Amino acid sequence: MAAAAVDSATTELDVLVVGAGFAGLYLLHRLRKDGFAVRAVESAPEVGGTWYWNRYPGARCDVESVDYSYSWDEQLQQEWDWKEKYPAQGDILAYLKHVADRFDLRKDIDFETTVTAATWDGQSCRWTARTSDGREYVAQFLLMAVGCLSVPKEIDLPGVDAFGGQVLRTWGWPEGTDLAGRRVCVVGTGSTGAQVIPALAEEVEHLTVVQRTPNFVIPTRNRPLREGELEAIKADYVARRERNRNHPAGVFRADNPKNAMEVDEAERQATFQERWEGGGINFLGAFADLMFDQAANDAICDFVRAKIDEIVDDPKVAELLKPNSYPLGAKRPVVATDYYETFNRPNVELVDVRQNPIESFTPAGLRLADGEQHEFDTLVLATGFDAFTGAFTKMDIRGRDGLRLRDVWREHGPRTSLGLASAGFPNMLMVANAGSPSVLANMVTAIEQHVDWIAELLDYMRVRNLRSIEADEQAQEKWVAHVEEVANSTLWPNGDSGSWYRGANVDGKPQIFMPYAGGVVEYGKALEHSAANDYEGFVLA
Ligand code: FAD
Ligand code: N01
Repeated sequence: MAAAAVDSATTELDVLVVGAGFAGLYLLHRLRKDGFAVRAVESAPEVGGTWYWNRYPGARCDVESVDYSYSWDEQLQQEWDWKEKYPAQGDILAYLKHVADRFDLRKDIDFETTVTAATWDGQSCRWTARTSDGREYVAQFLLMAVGCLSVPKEIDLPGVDAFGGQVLRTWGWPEGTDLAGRRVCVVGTGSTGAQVIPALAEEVEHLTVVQRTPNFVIPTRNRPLREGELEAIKADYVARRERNRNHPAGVFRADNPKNAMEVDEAERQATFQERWEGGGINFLGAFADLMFDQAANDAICDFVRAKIDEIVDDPKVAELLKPNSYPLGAKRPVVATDYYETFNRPNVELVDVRQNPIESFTPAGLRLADGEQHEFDTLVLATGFDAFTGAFTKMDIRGRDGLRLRDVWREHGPRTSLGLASAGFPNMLMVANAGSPSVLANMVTAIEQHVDWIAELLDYMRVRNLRSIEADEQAQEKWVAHVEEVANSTLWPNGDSGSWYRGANVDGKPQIFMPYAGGVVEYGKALEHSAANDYEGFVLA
């Protein structure tokens, strides 16, 4: 079915997809193939989502390239040649541009088009979405492929407007920025900070790193793919993808089945050392109980703290770089190259603002509470995201009886049935966001799992002439409680991590654990159970 233009400013569709990152592109492809009139809108002038917006120096993925890619087309996975073990931002963007061209997706995407509002009409069972450029899209389904980490957190630095130099955000980093010879200050030492800091340190004259909470940073150990390696992976690709789908993290990892506290100290240290040398997020697979047993977690934390002492020359700097207030893993694990080593460079200075907070920015830099001043020409903000809900609450979404999603979610947090739909907002489905494994898994696996389930649901509804689907309120309350309960059975919510997993990085945001910590396998069972029972957890009409 083709999209129909009602008048020049209104487009009638079966499905409107918001976003053209990994999720939006696959939705568009799959639903178009299934015969729906579908169109996507995207704020950016290009496809790619995360990988379009985050072009800062050092940006890279920490899932292996061969796994952080679509599995739904055998030809595609055979023809695309990844260069490195972990792909750089530019390589992922090139891949997604290739996907858009190869499957002719661009003709059905309106770029530089931002949905600002959407209203549900219960009579016609359709959404009307309005965009920043005054267009309207009327569609039965509104599919939110808006990303978990697509809206940067509001700047909350005291007196930042007083700063007279250049201010850059890592999100939306201007292409071609040259900071050679400049004095730069980076605020933020999360995953983004840990990537941009070593990259900038090589380029700039002087780098001031403002750290509030230190992170556990695991070495990436990236490398070019070896001769024959890619060919061997491609020969086994179908089975490899299946292994990925059958691991809770959405990517196969040779996890050690042993518990850390059941082996002796020598074996424990040797295992940590082996994983540390191997690099990457596999470090967390060193023992089975790392996210469940405080003593096990303490052991891995001690190991990393000892590594910091080993790597960092200045013992005072090493001390400041050591996290002490939360379990390793409670914040999203940070994987980066030469992070701790960077603090041995003569042009890099660490400023700890936990004990001595920023009092104010000044025209030439910043001043700390004790009067200490730091001067720089460029301020780089790696301060994170209004995660999960940010992209939703930015829009004025009005559901059944005029219910405003912004009001409900700002008060109670994102409440969903199975992370797919929220009561009061019929036919609005979310992809790989709050209430589903999303960021606790290889997100491409999580996205494919969601898109396939949604495509089957839409087909089921079409065949039976059903016009709407909505989260069942009771099922929703049960699911939200279950998500919280699963998180509480782990160490994820522990400590003073300020983690965006539970909204703690944004002032005033309700704190509930947002991603589903049960993993893609358990989650897949819940999805299957729902579909097999006429979409239990949802009301179809
Ligand atoms: P996104 O890629 O965020 O795309 C959403 C799109 O929706 C955006 O382009 C946005 O412009 C658009 N949009 C939002 N609101 C609107 C609106 N109102 N109107 C129009 N368009 C809108 N995940 C991993 O699994 N492994 C990693 O190593 C990893 N690294 C990451 C590194 C960075 C720097 C960041 C920020 C995230 C990383 N992630 C990683 C998470 C990453 O976001 C996902 O893996 C994945 O790219 C998400 O795809 P998506 O399509 O769901 O969302
Ligand atoms: O954001 P963050 P991010 N004053 O929220 C600091 C993915 N990702 O963009 O912890 C001073 O983690 C804040 O300090 P504190 C990944 O999922 C993946 O780095 O609040 N400091 C923190 O240090 C990741 O988790 C990759 O005390 C302030 C930092 O800013 C997610 O994106 C790469 C401050 C924000 O860290 C988000 O990562 C990049 C203030 N007012 C991103 N406000 C991979 O490699 C904030 N901070 C996989």
